[in-house]
Amino acid sequence: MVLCHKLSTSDVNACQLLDPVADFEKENMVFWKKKKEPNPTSADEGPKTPPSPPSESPQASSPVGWLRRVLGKTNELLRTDIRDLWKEGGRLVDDDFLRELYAILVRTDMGAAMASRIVDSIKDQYRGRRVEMEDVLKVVRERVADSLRSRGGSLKLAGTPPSVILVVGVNGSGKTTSIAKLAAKLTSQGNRVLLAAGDTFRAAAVAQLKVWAERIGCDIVLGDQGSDPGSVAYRAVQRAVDEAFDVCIIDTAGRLQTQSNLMQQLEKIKRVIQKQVPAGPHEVLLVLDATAGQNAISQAKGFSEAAGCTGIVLAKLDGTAKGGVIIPIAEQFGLPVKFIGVGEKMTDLEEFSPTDFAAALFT
Ligand SMILES: Nc1nc2c(ncn2[C@@H]2O[C@H](COP(=O)(O)OP(=O)(O)OP(=O)(O)O)[C@@H](O)[C@H]2O)c(=O)[nH]1
Ligand SMILES: [Mg+2]
Repeated sequence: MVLCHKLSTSDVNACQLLDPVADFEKENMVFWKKKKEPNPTSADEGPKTPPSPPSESPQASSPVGWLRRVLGKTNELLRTDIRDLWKEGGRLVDDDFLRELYAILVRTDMGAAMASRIVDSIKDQYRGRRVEMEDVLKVVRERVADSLRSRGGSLKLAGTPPSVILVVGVNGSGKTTSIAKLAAKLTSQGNRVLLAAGDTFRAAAVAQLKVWAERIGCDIVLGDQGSDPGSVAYRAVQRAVDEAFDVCIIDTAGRLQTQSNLMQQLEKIKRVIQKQVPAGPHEVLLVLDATAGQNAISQAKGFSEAAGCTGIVLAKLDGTAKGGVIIPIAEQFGLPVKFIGVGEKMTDLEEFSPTDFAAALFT
């Protein structure tokens, strides 16, 4: 069930949503490290240098046009390669053409299964006839959208608040930033959001989320460095229940899907949540770094098995040519892609639309 719990005016004021200066700052805020503010992570892991974010928001143009610019590099790769197939006008659909098409499709990271399905469709529809590039792209768009749509899904929130969302993933995939963006989105929709700084592995991680919480204007439960992340989750969920928060989002330390002790720690966090909210966590969101390409697939495999993930946030889709990787991830693990991260700003998180995505990628 998807819910938007409405706030009272006093709650809204408490979240500073009516402050135009704060709104402007939120709209234009880039990741806090870029603002030359104290950078707590730099002390223990060095600065992160992400690609430049797009300056446009989906509201500024049509969703497909905007997404096409975000996915520019992936789109470019495909267009350049596929255009080569049509050097001499319309092409006869024969074995050579189908082989070349398959090779080009596989290079977009969409996976061999999807590439084969598309090639089979083209063969069935057009074998022995001449096709134009647009005919082929139309089939590609349809097959990709069908596949992604069957695994689509919006964020699930509880019928009775609080909803608890656990966020997991490997180091640096974009968890904390995605949490901040999601908290900002949910807050702007009228939810009271509580963050839990469950990455107690590094003091800097707690500070990073705290800065975001201040900027969003939402509450946060902190944990001391080295403390049990389960205890932070426990305190946060308890507070969310006691103080009637709508959503509690729990950050976790980055980990590899192969570190079984750390994966067990996630299980413990889930049990701790369930002590107070038996139906929780309502979502276990796996944040994947789109720039990791095929590696993101093995991450999805390990995490979806070990952490019982319910959905994916594909971060850093801007500036990568590997955006097609979303297709095999959704296909192989049956995990719906719920959000895409398209930059470092607070507003750079979009609900995933399979149709828009397919249209933007293969136009
Ligand atoms: N361009 C771009 N950069 C992003 C996006 N999401 C996150 N980043 C950047 O990626 C870097 C890592 O993001 P974090 O949110 O700290 O990642 P994390 O998974 O919490 O990292 P750890 O806590 O160290 O495991 C930061 O520099 C972010 O600004 C995105 O959608 N686009
Ligand atoms: Mg983090």
